[in-house]
Amino acid sequence: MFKPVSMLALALAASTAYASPIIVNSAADSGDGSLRAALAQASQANSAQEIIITHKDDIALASGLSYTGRAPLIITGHAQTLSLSANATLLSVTEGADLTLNSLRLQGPAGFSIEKRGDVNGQTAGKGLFVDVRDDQTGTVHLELNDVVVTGFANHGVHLSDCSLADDCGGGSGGAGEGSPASIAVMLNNVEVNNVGQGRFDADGLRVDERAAGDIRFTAVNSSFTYVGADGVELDEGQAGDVIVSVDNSSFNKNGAYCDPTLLKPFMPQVDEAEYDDGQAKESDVPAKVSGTADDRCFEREVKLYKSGSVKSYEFAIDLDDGFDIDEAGDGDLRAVVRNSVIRDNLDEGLDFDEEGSGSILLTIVNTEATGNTDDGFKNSEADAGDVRATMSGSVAQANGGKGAVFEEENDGDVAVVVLNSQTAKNDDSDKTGLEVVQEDAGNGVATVINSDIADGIDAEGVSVK
Ligand SMILES: [Ca+2]
Ligand SMILES: [Ca+2]
Ligand SMILES: [Ca+2]
Ligand SMILES: [Ca+2]
Repeated sequence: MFKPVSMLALALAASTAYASPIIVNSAADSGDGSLRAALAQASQANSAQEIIITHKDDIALASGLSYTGRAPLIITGHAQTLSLSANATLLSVTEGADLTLNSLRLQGPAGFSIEKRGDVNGQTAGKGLFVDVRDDQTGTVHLELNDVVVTGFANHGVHLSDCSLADDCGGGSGGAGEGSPASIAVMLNNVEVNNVGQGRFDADGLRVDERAAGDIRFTAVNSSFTYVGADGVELDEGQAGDVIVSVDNSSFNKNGAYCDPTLLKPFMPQVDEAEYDDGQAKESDVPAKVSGTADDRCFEREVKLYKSGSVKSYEFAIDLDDGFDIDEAGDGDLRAVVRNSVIRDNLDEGLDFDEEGSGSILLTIVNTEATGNTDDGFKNSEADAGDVRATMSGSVAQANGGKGAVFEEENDGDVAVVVLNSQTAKNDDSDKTGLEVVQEDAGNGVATVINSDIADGIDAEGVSVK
């Protein structure tokens, strides 16, 4: 069908063509001029839309909002609060559309904890923002948040899922599920995520699940992730594709305490780890799974067996989480630059970067501090084919319960670490573990330490220290 085309439309067509904005001039939950009505209109439009909230008041929502269109959407506010009183997801993007949010505060009901869970008694734990990538999606799904606050949700603050199992994808080497060929790109500028993920096990400040082909690109500037139940940020990339990270002037503090150790420690077995000789112990001798607690998923139980079937060792632990957690698996690299940032007082590692399958860790840490984390400050582990190539410059790892900075490389591949103008001290009770560099199996290992004070010592395995 032929339609006349205006000059304006032609001009806009040069980039993404946005129609004239949909104006929200009512703070009501629904009805004419409401944000809910604007989203319904945009969802029907089949073309890129911008919603501008001109009404200055906060918007109280009784139920979640959704955008069901596939075209890009921009929502621009004036720092209003969108508050959701129900334990539900505040904004769902159901068809993998590109989304930009400007100047808005997403407020959930808050008040969650392991003792006041958001995923029991028939509830589904709500998220602040959820982008669901379509199974057949290609290209790159973009999420851009500028001047946005996300707080008070039981589940993830922000979740992008290119994984068929939705909330059961898991993470790390245990990650499961299939995905689309698409990549996911997240850009955060002046974003604050705090007090989310406190109402469900393994709920993060920002979580990306990426499966099948495609990369994760994550950029955060002037942003913070604080008091999150699980990880401040977790990026899970499975199968083919890279994780590419750029973080500047951001903080990851006080995350990972959903499985409240004070509350749960009394439920741990009296002897929480043991080792046996072959033939000494059978599986029935190992303490059973912990049950009857506020959330039994918080207890990790690992049992290792000899070939004979007798127990070699067992270990129980309470599952606590990190400031910034990346798991890259399958083909592809983990490439990250973290600058001018703070990673403090997280309940497990500060920064926990794991790479497995073919591909390398290529990391630059500049002017960044990891202090007071319960386990290692900066932990980097690479396995299978590929190298660890890292530079730590002008950075500090201090008073962490584990090691200050760890760079470990297994199987084929080399490790090359340069530590420049950096300091470590008081990590792991001063047990010679300011800096640990490990090269296992085939390959070379070199750690070059320049103008740095590693007061608590260097532990090098298979690595020459210069
Ligand atoms: Ca994908
Ligand atoms: Ca990969
Ligand atoms: Ca590798
Ligand atoms: Ca090696």
